[in-house]
Amino acid sequence: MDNAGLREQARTLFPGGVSSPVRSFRSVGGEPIPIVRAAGARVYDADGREYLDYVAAYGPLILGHAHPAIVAALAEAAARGTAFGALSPGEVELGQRICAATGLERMRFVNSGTEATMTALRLARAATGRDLIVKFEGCYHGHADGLLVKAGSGIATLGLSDSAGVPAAVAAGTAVLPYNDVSALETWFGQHGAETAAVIVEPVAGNMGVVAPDDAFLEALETLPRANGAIVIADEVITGFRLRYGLSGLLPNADLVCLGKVIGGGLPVGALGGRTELMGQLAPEGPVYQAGTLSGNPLVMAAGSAALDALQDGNAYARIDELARHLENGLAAAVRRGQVDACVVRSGSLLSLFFRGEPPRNYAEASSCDTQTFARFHRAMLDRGVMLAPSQYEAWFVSVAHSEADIDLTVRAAHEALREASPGPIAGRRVG
Ligand code: KE4
Repeated sequence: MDNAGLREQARTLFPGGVSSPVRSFRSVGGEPIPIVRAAGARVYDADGREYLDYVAAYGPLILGHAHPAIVAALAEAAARGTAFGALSPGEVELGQRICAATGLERMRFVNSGTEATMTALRLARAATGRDLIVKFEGCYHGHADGLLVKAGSGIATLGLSDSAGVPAAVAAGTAVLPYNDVSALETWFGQHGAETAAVIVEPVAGNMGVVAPDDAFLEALETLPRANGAIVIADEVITGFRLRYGLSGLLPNADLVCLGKVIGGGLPVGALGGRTELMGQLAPEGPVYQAGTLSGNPLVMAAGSAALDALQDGNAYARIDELARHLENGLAAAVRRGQVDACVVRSGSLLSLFFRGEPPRNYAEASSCDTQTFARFHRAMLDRGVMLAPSQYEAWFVSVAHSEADIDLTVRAAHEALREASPGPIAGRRVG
Protein backbone atom coordinates (compact mmCIF):
# COMPACT_ATOMS: atom_id res chain seq x y z
CA MET A 1 0.00 0.00 0.00
CA ASP A 2 1.27 3.51 -0.81
CA ASN A 3 1.54 6.60 1.44
CA ALA A 4 -1.94 7.84 0.60
CA GLY A 5 -3.58 4.46 1.20
CA LEU A 6 -1.87 3.97 4.55
CA ARG A 7 -2.74 7.50 5.64
CA GLU A 8 -6.36 6.98 4.68
CA GLN A 9 -6.64 3.83 6.73
CA ALA A 10 -4.70 5.33 9.63
CA ARG A 11 -6.96 8.38 9.72
CA THR A 12 -9.99 6.21 10.36
CA LEU A 13 -8.22 4.13 12.97
CA PHE A 14 -6.13 6.61 14.96
CA PRO A 15 -6.67 10.20 16.14
CA GLY A 16 -4.66 12.35 13.74
CA GLY A 17 -3.78 9.17 11.84
CA VAL A 18 -0.80 8.63 14.14
CA SER A 19 0.21 6.96 17.38
CA SER A 20 1.90 10.08 18.78
CA PRO A 21 0.85 13.68 18.03
CA VAL A 22 4.18 15.12 16.86
CA ARG A 23 4.18 12.63 13.96
CA SER A 24 0.98 14.18 12.57
CA PHE A 25 2.85 17.03 10.81
CA ARG A 26 0.12 19.37 12.12
CA SER A 27 2.63 22.02 13.19
CA VAL A 28 4.26 22.13 9.75
CA GLY A 29 1.31 21.38 7.52
CA GLY A 30 1.30 18.50 5.10
CA GLU A 31 0.68 14.85 5.82
CA PRO A 32 2.48 12.29 7.94
CA ILE A 33 4.90 10.15 5.93
CA PRO A 34 4.52 6.40 6.53
CA ILE A 35 7.94 4.73 6.84
CA VAL A 36 8.09 1.12 5.73
CA ARG A 37 11.76 0.39 6.39
CA ALA A 38 14.97 2.02 7.50
CA ALA A 39 18.68 1.26 7.42
CA GLY A 40 21.63 3.28 8.64
CA ALA A 41 20.89 6.98 8.32
CA ARG A 42 18.05 6.51 5.84
CA VAL A 43 14.32 5.81 5.97
CA TYR A 44 12.05 4.77 3.09
CA ASP A 45 8.40 5.69 2.72
CA ALA A 46 5.53 3.64 1.32
CA ASP A 47 5.90 5.39 -2.05
CA GLY A 48 9.48 4.17 -2.25
CA ARG A 49 11.06 7.56 -1.54
CA GLU A 50 14.35 7.65 0.36
CA TYR A 51 15.11 10.26 3.02
CA LEU A 52 18.26 11.09 4.95
CA ASP A 53 16.92 10.92 8.50
CA TYR A 54 17.54 13.34 11.39
CA VAL A 55 14.43 12.31 13.34
CA ALA A 56 16.06 9.04 14.51
CA ALA A 57 12.76 8.12 16.18
CA TYR A 58 13.26 11.25 18.36
CA GLY A 59 16.52 10.10 19.84
CA PRO A 60 16.90 6.35 20.42
CA LEU A 61 18.71 5.56 17.16
CA ILE A 62 22.14 6.99 17.95
CA LEU A 63 23.62 4.01 16.05
CA GLY A 64 21.34 4.48 13.06
CA HIS A 65 18.50 2.28 11.86
CA ALA A 66 18.65 -1.55 11.84
CA HIS A 67 22.14 -1.64 13.31
CA PRO A 68 23.40 -5.20 12.59
CA ALA A 69 24.44 -5.90 16.19
CA ILE A 70 21.03 -4.81 17.51
CA VAL A 71 19.13 -6.80 14.87
CA ALA A 72 21.20 -9.89 15.63
CA ALA A 73 20.72 -9.51 19.39
CA LEU A 74 16.97 -9.15 18.91
CA ALA A 75 16.73 -12.21 16.66
CA GLU A 76 18.72 -14.30 19.10
CA ALA A 77 16.67 -13.11 22.09
CA ALA A 78 13.33 -13.57 20.32
CA ALA A 79 14.18 -17.20 19.59
CA ARG A 80 14.38 -17.71 23.36
CA GLY A 81 10.97 -16.13 23.97
CA THR A 82 9.65 -12.57 23.83
CA ALA A 83 8.42 -12.00 27.40
CA PHE A 84 8.69 -13.97 30.62
CA GLY A 85 6.98 -11.87 33.30
CA ALA A 86 9.98 -12.75 35.40
CA LEU A 87 13.52 -11.62 36.13
CA SER A 88 15.80 -12.40 33.18
CA PRO A 89 19.58 -12.34 32.64
CA GLY A 90 19.19 -9.50 30.14
CA GLU A 91 17.75 -7.18 32.79
CA VAL A 92 20.72 -7.82 35.05
CA GLU A 93 23.21 -7.31 32.22
CA LEU A 94 21.70 -4.04 31.02
CA GLY A 95 21.12 -2.85 34.58
CA GLN A 96 24.76 -3.49 35.44
CA ARG A 97 25.91 -1.63 32.31
CA ILE A 98 23.73 1.38 33.12
CA CYS A 99 24.68 1.57 36.81
CA ALA A 100 28.37 1.15 35.97
CA ALA A 101 28.22 3.93 33.37
CA THR A 102 26.10 6.37 35.38
CA GLY A 103 27.01 5.77 39.03
CA LEU A 104 23.35 5.14 39.86
CA GLU A 105 23.24 2.94 42.96
CA ARG A 106 19.97 1.16 42.07
CA MET A 107 17.44 1.44 39.27
CA ARG A 108 14.21 0.11 37.78
CA PHE A 109 13.26 -0.48 34.15
CA VAL A 110 9.90 0.77 32.88
CA ASN A 111 8.43 1.03 29.39
CA SER A 112 8.67 4.72 28.52
CA GLY A 113 10.14 8.01 29.59
CA THR A 114 6.70 9.00 30.84
CA GLU A 115 6.61 6.06 33.22
CA ALA A 116 10.10 6.92 34.44
CA THR A 117 9.30 10.55 35.26
CA MET A 118 5.87 9.72 36.67
CA THR A 119 7.47 7.21 39.03
CA ALA A 120 10.25 9.60 39.99
CA LEU A 121 7.69 12.22 41.04
CA ARG A 122 5.78 9.66 43.10
CA LEU A 123 9.00 8.57 44.78
CA ALA A 124 9.98 12.15 45.54
CA ARG A 125 6.60 12.92 47.11
CA ALA A 126 6.80 9.77 49.24
CA ALA A 127 10.38 10.43 50.31
CA THR A 128 9.74 14.04 51.32
CA GLY A 129 6.15 13.81 52.51
CA ARG A 130 5.50 16.89 50.40
CA ASP A 131 3.30 17.43 47.33
CA LEU A 132 4.53 20.34 45.21
CA ILE A 133 6.64 19.81 42.09
CA VAL A 134 8.63 22.35 40.07
CA LYS A 135 9.16 21.97 36.32
CA PHE A 136 10.34 24.44 33.68
CA GLU A 137 8.39 25.88 30.79
CA GLY A 138 9.32 24.23 27.50
CA CYS A 139 10.69 21.11 29.15
CA TYR A 140 8.72 17.98 28.33
CA HIS A 141 8.80 15.01 30.67
CA GLY A 142 6.11 12.81 29.11
CA HIS A 143 2.35 12.92 29.49
CA ALA A 144 1.64 12.09 33.15
CA ASP A 145 -1.14 14.37 34.44
CA GLY A 146 1.03 16.33 36.85
CA LEU A 147 3.46 17.19 34.05
CA LEU A 148 0.91 18.44 31.51
CA VAL A 149 0.84 21.83 33.20
CA LYS A 150 1.47 25.33 31.94
CA ALA A 151 2.77 28.33 33.81
CA GLY A 152 0.38 30.03 36.16
CA SER A 153 -0.31 33.75 36.15
CA GLY A 154 2.73 34.83 38.18
CA ILE A 155 6.34 33.73 37.99
CA ALA A 156 6.27 31.63 41.16
CA THR A 157 2.66 30.58 41.19
CA LEU A 158 1.12 27.14 40.77
CA GLY A 159 0.33 25.75 37.33
CA LEU A 160 -2.76 25.46 35.17
CA SER A 161 -3.85 22.39 33.22
CA ASP A 162 -2.16 22.23 29.82
CA SER A 163 -4.31 19.42 28.49
CA ALA A 164 -7.99 18.63 28.64
CA GLY A 165 -8.66 15.97 31.21
CA VAL A 166 -6.02 17.10 33.68
CA PRO A 167 -7.86 18.19 36.83
CA ALA A 168 -7.10 21.73 37.98
CA ALA A 169 -6.29 20.31 41.40
CA VAL A 170 -3.56 18.14 39.86
CA ALA A 171 -2.15 21.02 37.83
CA ALA A 172 -2.13 23.14 40.96
CA GLY A 173 0.44 20.75 42.41
CA THR A 174 3.04 21.76 39.84
CA ALA A 175 4.76 25.10 39.44
CA VAL A 176 6.13 25.98 36.00
CA LEU A 177 9.10 28.36 36.03
CA PRO A 178 11.13 29.82 33.17
CA TYR A 179 14.15 27.70 32.18
CA ASN A 180 17.48 29.37 33.03
CA ASP A 181 15.75 31.75 35.47
CA VAL A 182 17.64 31.62 38.77
CA SER A 183 15.67 34.43 40.39
CA ALA A 184 12.38 32.64 39.69
CA LEU A 185 13.78 29.53 41.37
CA GLU A 186 14.96 31.59 44.33
CA THR A 187 11.56 33.27 44.60
CA TRP A 188 9.82 29.90 44.45
CA PHE A 189 11.93 28.36 47.18
CA GLY A 190 11.65 31.51 49.28
CA GLN A 191 7.89 31.13 49.24
CA HIS A 192 7.36 27.34 48.96
CA GLY A 193 10.62 25.68 49.95
CA ALA A 194 9.10 23.72 52.81
CA GLU A 195 6.30 22.32 50.61
CA THR A 196 8.34 21.35 47.56
CA ALA A 197 8.89 17.64 46.93
CA ALA A 198 11.00 17.87 43.79
CA VAL A 199 12.37 19.86 40.90
CA ILE A 200 12.40 18.02 37.56
CA VAL A 201 14.51 19.36 34.71
CA GLU A 202 16.12 18.44 31.40
CA PRO A 203 19.86 19.17 31.90
CA VAL A 204 19.92 20.29 28.26
CA ALA A 205 16.43 21.13 27.10
CA GLY A 206 15.53 19.16 23.96
CA ASN A 207 11.80 19.82 23.70
CA MET A 208 11.72 23.51 22.90
CA GLY A 209 14.45 22.96 20.40
CA VAL A 210 17.90 22.53 21.93
CA VAL A 211 18.31 25.10 24.71
CA ALA A 212 21.50 25.04 26.75
CA PRO A 213 21.49 25.61 30.52
CA ASP A 214 23.36 28.59 31.95
CA ASP A 215 26.07 27.70 34.48
CA ALA A 216 24.27 29.79 37.11
CA PHE A 217 21.05 27.84 36.46
CA LEU A 218 22.83 24.50 36.89
CA GLU A 219 24.46 25.80 40.07
CA ALA A 220 21.07 26.90 41.44
CA LEU A 221 19.59 23.49 40.61
CA GLU A 222 22.37 21.83 42.55
CA THR A 223 21.97 24.03 45.64
CA LEU A 224 18.48 25.48 46.11
CA PRO A 225 16.39 22.27 46.13
CA ARG A 226 18.86 20.49 48.42
CA ALA A 227 18.98 23.48 50.80
CA ASN A 228 15.20 23.16 51.10
CA GLY A 229 14.98 19.39 51.44
CA ALA A 230 13.62 18.89 47.91
CA ILE A 231 14.61 16.10 45.49
CA VAL A 232 16.36 16.93 42.19
CA ILE A 233 15.15 14.78 39.30
CA ALA A 234 17.35 14.93 36.19
CA ASP A 235 15.30 13.97 33.16
CA GLU A 236 18.00 12.47 30.95
CA VAL A 237 15.60 10.61 28.65
CA ILE A 238 17.13 12.49 25.69
CA THR A 239 20.59 13.37 27.04
CA GLY A 240 21.38 10.08 28.78
CA PHE A 241 23.90 8.09 26.69
CA ARG A 242 23.36 10.67 23.92
CA LEU A 243 25.96 13.27 24.91
CA ARG A 244 28.43 10.70 26.23
CA TYR A 245 28.50 7.13 27.54
CA GLY A 246 26.47 7.72 30.67
CA LEU A 247 24.78 10.81 32.03
CA SER A 248 25.24 14.34 30.71
CA GLY A 249 27.35 15.22 33.76
CA LEU A 250 25.50 18.54 34.07
CA LEU A 251 23.61 17.58 37.24
CA PRO A 252 26.07 15.25 38.94
CA ASN A 253 24.29 15.36 42.29
CA ALA A 254 20.74 14.71 41.08
CA ASP A 255 18.88 12.51 43.55
CA LEU A 256 16.93 10.65 40.83
CA VAL A 257 17.67 10.25 37.13
CA CYS A 258 15.21 9.29 34.39
CA LEU A 259 16.43 7.51 31.26
CA GLY A 260 14.92 6.21 28.03
CA LYS A 261 15.45 6.23 24.25
CA VAL A 262 19.12 5.24 23.65
CA ILE A 263 19.18 2.60 26.44
CA GLY A 264 16.52 0.58 24.64
CA GLY A 265 18.25 0.43 21.26
CA GLY A 266 15.04 1.62 19.57
CA LEU A 267 12.58 -0.51 21.55
CA PRO A 268 10.08 0.79 24.16
CA VAL A 269 12.00 1.58 27.32
CA GLY A 270 12.40 3.90 30.29
CA ALA A 271 14.31 3.64 33.52
CA LEU A 272 14.79 5.55 36.74
CA GLY A 273 17.62 5.28 39.19
CA GLY A 274 19.24 6.93 42.16
CA ARG A 275 20.42 6.50 45.70
CA THR A 276 19.76 3.20 47.44
CA GLU A 277 17.59 4.68 50.17
CA LEU A 278 15.38 6.47 47.64
CA MET A 279 14.98 3.53 45.28
CA GLY A 280 14.30 1.26 48.25
CA GLN A 281 11.01 3.12 48.67
CA LEU A 282 9.69 1.35 45.57
CA ALA A 283 7.42 -1.67 45.93
CA PRO A 284 7.89 -4.42 46.86
CA GLU A 285 10.62 -3.15 49.24
CA GLY A 286 8.89 0.09 50.08
CA PRO A 287 5.48 1.76 50.10
CA VAL A 288 5.62 3.42 46.64
CA TYR A 289 3.75 1.30 44.13
CA GLN A 290 4.95 1.03 40.54
CA ALA A 291 4.64 -1.89 38.13
CA GLY A 292 4.63 -2.91 34.46
CA THR A 293 3.71 -6.08 32.58
CA LEU A 294 6.56 -5.70 30.12
CA SER A 295 9.06 -3.85 32.27
CA GLY A 296 12.54 -5.30 31.72
CA ASN A 297 11.31 -7.09 28.60
CA PRO A 298 14.03 -9.47 27.34
CA LEU A 299 13.91 -8.14 23.76
CA VAL A 300 14.32 -4.56 24.97
CA MET A 301 17.14 -5.60 27.28
CA ALA A 302 18.91 -7.39 24.43
CA ALA A 303 18.59 -4.39 22.11
CA GLY A 304 19.69 -2.00 24.85
CA SER A 305 22.74 -4.05 25.77
CA ALA A 306 23.74 -4.36 22.12
CA ALA A 307 23.41 -0.59 21.74
CA LEU A 308 25.45 0.24 24.84
CA ASP A 309 28.01 -2.39 23.87
CA ALA A 310 28.53 -0.57 20.56
CA LEU A 311 28.77 2.80 22.33
CA GLN A 312 30.94 1.84 25.28
CA ASP A 313 34.38 2.51 23.79
CA GLY A 314 33.40 6.15 23.34
CA ASN A 315 34.53 6.32 19.71
CA ALA A 316 30.91 6.72 18.57
CA TYR A 317 30.54 9.91 20.59
CA ALA A 318 33.67 11.45 19.16
CA ARG A 319 32.42 10.64 15.66
CA ILE A 320 28.85 11.90 16.03
CA ASP A 321 30.01 15.07 17.78
CA GLU A 322 32.42 15.75 14.88
CA LEU A 323 29.68 15.14 12.33
CA ALA A 324 27.29 17.36 14.28
CA ARG A 325 29.94 20.09 14.48
CA HIS A 326 30.37 19.86 10.70
CA LEU A 327 26.59 20.15 10.29
CA GLU A 328 26.40 23.07 12.72
CA ASN A 329 29.12 24.97 10.86
CA GLY A 330 27.56 24.22 7.48
CA LEU A 331 24.09 25.35 8.54
CA ALA A 332 25.47 28.49 10.17
CA ALA A 333 27.31 29.32 6.95
CA ALA A 334 24.12 28.78 4.94
CA VAL A 335 22.23 31.10 7.32
CA ARG A 336 24.90 33.78 6.98
CA ARG A 337 25.13 33.53 3.20
CA GLY A 338 21.35 33.54 2.91
CA GLN A 339 21.05 36.46 5.35
CA VAL A 340 18.32 34.47 7.09
CA ASP A 341 16.96 35.40 10.51
CA ALA A 342 17.98 32.07 12.04
CA CYS A 343 20.61 30.53 14.29
CA VAL A 344 22.03 27.10 15.03
CA VAL A 345 22.37 25.61 18.53
CA ARG A 346 24.25 22.37 19.18
CA SER A 347 24.85 20.24 22.24
CA GLY A 348 26.90 17.17 21.33
CA SER A 349 24.95 15.43 18.55
CA LEU A 350 21.71 17.30 19.35
CA LEU A 351 21.09 20.29 17.15
CA SER A 352 18.42 22.89 16.35
CA LEU A 353 18.04 25.45 13.60
CA PHE A 354 15.93 28.17 15.20
CA PHE A 355 14.16 30.67 12.98
CA ARG A 356 15.07 33.60 15.17
CA GLY A 357 18.25 35.66 15.29
CA GLU A 358 19.64 34.62 18.66
CA PRO A 359 19.79 31.26 20.50
CA PRO A 360 16.83 31.10 22.91
CA ARG A 361 17.50 30.77 26.66
CA ASN A 362 13.94 29.77 27.55
CA TYR A 363 10.57 28.86 26.13
CA ALA A 364 9.31 32.44 25.81
CA GLU A 365 12.26 33.15 23.49
CA ALA A 366 12.04 29.80 21.70
CA SER A 367 8.34 30.33 21.03
CA SER A 368 9.11 33.61 19.29
CA CYS A 369 10.61 31.61 16.39
CA ASP A 370 9.12 32.12 12.94
CA THR A 371 7.39 28.74 12.80
CA GLN A 372 5.83 29.53 9.43
CA THR A 373 9.26 29.84 7.87
CA PHE A 374 10.31 26.68 9.71
CA ALA A 375 7.31 24.88 8.16
CA ARG A 376 8.34 26.02 4.65
CA PHE A 377 11.95 25.02 5.39
CA HIS A 378 10.83 21.60 6.63
CA ARG A 379 8.85 21.04 3.42
CA ALA A 380 11.71 22.23 1.25
CA MET A 381 14.12 19.85 3.00
CA LEU A 382 11.70 16.95 2.52
CA ASP A 383 11.53 17.85 -1.18
CA ARG A 384 15.32 17.47 -1.21
CA GLY A 385 15.20 14.09 0.54
CA VAL A 386 16.12 15.23 4.05
CA MET A 387 13.74 14.31 6.88
CA LEU A 388 13.62 16.58 9.93
CA ALA A 389 11.22 16.26 12.84
CA PRO A 390 7.97 18.06 11.89
CA SER A 391 8.30 20.70 14.60
CA GLN A 392 10.52 23.69 15.30
CA TYR A 393 10.70 22.42 18.88
CA GLU A 394 12.23 18.99 18.21
CA ALA A 395 15.95 18.39 17.90
CA TRP A 396 17.92 17.13 14.93
CA PHE A 397 19.65 13.86 15.92
CA VAL A 398 22.95 12.90 14.27
CA SER A 399 23.86 9.20 14.38
CA VAL A 400 26.92 7.03 13.89
CA ALA A 401 25.39 5.99 10.56
CA HIS A 402 25.56 9.52 9.11
CA SER A 403 28.59 10.23 6.91
CA GLU A 404 30.53 13.34 5.96
CA ALA A 405 28.89 13.07 2.54
CA ASP A 406 25.46 13.00 4.22
CA ILE A 407 26.32 16.16 6.12
CA ASP A 408 27.48 17.87 2.93
CA LEU A 409 24.25 16.82 1.20
CA THR A 410 22.25 18.22 4.13
CA VAL A 411 24.07 21.54 4.08
CA ARG A 412 23.60 21.92 0.32
CA ALA A 413 19.89 21.13 0.71
CA ALA A 414 19.61 23.55 3.64
CA HIS A 415 21.10 26.42 1.69
CA GLU A 416 18.55 25.92 -1.11
CA ALA A 417 15.70 25.28 1.35
CA LEU A 418 16.53 28.45 3.30
CA ARG A 419 16.40 30.45 0.08
CA GLU A 420 13.09 28.83 -0.86
CA ALA A 421 11.53 29.17 2.60
CA SER A 422 12.69 32.56 3.74
CA PRO A 423 10.76 35.76 3.14
CA GLY A 424 12.68 38.98 2.60
CA PRO A 425 16.08 39.82 1.15
CA ILE A 426 17.13 36.60 -0.48
CA ALA A 427 13.75 35.57 -1.88
CA GLY A 428 14.08 35.36 -5.67
CA ARG A 429 17.75 36.34 -5.71
CA ARG A 430 20.25 33.58 -6.46
CA VAL A 431 23.04 33.60 -3.89
CA GLY A 432 26.29 31.68 -4.28
P1 KE4 B 1 8.19 8.78 26.24
O1 KE4 B 1 7.06 8.57 27.22
O2 KE4 B 1 7.72 9.44 24.95
O3 KE4 B 1 9.03 7.52 26.00
O4 KE4 B 1 9.23 9.80 26.93
C1 KE4 B 1 8.76 11.01 27.44
C2 KE4 B 1 9.90 11.99 27.52
C3 KE4 B 1 10.45 12.27 28.76
N1 KE4 B 1 11.48 13.13 28.89
C4 KE4 B 1 12.01 13.75 27.81
C5 KE4 B 1 13.14 14.72 28.01
C6 KE4 B 1 11.48 13.49 26.51
O5 KE4 B 1 12.01 14.14 25.44
C7 KE4 B 1 10.43 12.59 26.37
C8 KE4 B 1 9.81 12.28 25.02
N2 KE4 B 1 10.39 12.94 23.89
C9 KE4 B 1 9.47 13.18 22.81
C10 KE4 B 1 10.17 14.01 21.71
N3 KE4 B 1 10.96 15.08 22.16
C11 KE4 B 1 8.92 11.92 22.26
C12 KE4 B 1 8.31 12.00 20.89
C13 KE4 B 1 6.83 11.77 20.94
O6 KE4 B 1 6.17 12.23 21.89
O7 KE4 B 1 6.34 11.12 19.99
